[in-house]
Amino acid sequence: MPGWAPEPAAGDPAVWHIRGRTVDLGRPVVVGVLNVTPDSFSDGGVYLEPAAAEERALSLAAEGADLIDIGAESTRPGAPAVPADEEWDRLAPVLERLRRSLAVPLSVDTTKAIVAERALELGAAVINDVSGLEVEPRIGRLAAESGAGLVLMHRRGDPRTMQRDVEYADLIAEVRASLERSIDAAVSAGCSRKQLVVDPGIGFGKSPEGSLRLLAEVGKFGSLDVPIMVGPSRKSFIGMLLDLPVHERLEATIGACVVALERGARLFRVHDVGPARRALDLAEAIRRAGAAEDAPAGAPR
Ligand code: HH2
Repeated sequence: MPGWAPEPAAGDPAVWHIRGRTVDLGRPVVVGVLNVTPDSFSDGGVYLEPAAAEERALSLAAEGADLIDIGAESTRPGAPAVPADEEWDRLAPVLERLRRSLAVPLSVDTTKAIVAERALELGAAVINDVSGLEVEPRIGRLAAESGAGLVLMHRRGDPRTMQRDVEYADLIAEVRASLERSIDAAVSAGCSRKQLVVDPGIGFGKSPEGSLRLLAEVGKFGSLDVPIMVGPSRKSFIGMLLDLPVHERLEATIGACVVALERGARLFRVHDVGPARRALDLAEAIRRAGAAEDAPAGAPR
């Protein structure tokens, strides 16, 4: 089977360690996106008010999210940089509310160590660093000290520059080598591999064809030996390929997630949690039915 595969049920259970809690990797992990920004590419301005953000988080949890990833700085191409204080002012009231009302663990999507540090103080269980520790390596130490989960994503450049150069001599090899450097940096900072997840960064310094290839060949990152996340949700490669506006990309997002699951991805960062949950659970059941059929006679089913 290509890609990262959960350990067999008889052995150590396949889990992602996130600060004293574990996320079961035995089934697809659905990560709900919540952006508390004025300018995110698909939900900018909608959840800027803390009450609206809280309501959205609770509904993502009710739809079956295993984790909710909150971002307070857009990473869309061309997005302006947000100062740390402003990013924190957007996040803090939402984290304060959710720590009381939400049972599902929270991830914070940031590249700033000071924001990660404060978010951990308010109970965040995961840091999602879209720079893979390139911008502020101190995030690695913060994850090590707190035991938080750490998502290491690949991107080239930053939101201002990332779509200027989307050509690679060997896309898969370059992304893989960069993710390996991020893993090494996290481990050198004291993280256990069981805290880590990698993400090839769909749309981050990638052409539409590049994003398709990363999804098609996501299994090639399996040898990094940490679970793989993908985030194709509503992204522009779908819009360009199918000529669809941002709010008509649901079915294509689901299709991309299902193919990526089949090829070895285990975690799926999506805006539309309920549909993704149902599609991925069914796809996983089909995958397992096939695996059971292929198993040698007498093997447990
Ligand atoms: N994509 C976005 C943001 N963070 N993190 C990971 N690990 N993987 C991704 O693919 C990823 C990410 C962009 O999506 P969104 O948060 O909806 O938009 P914006 O950055 O405009 O807020």
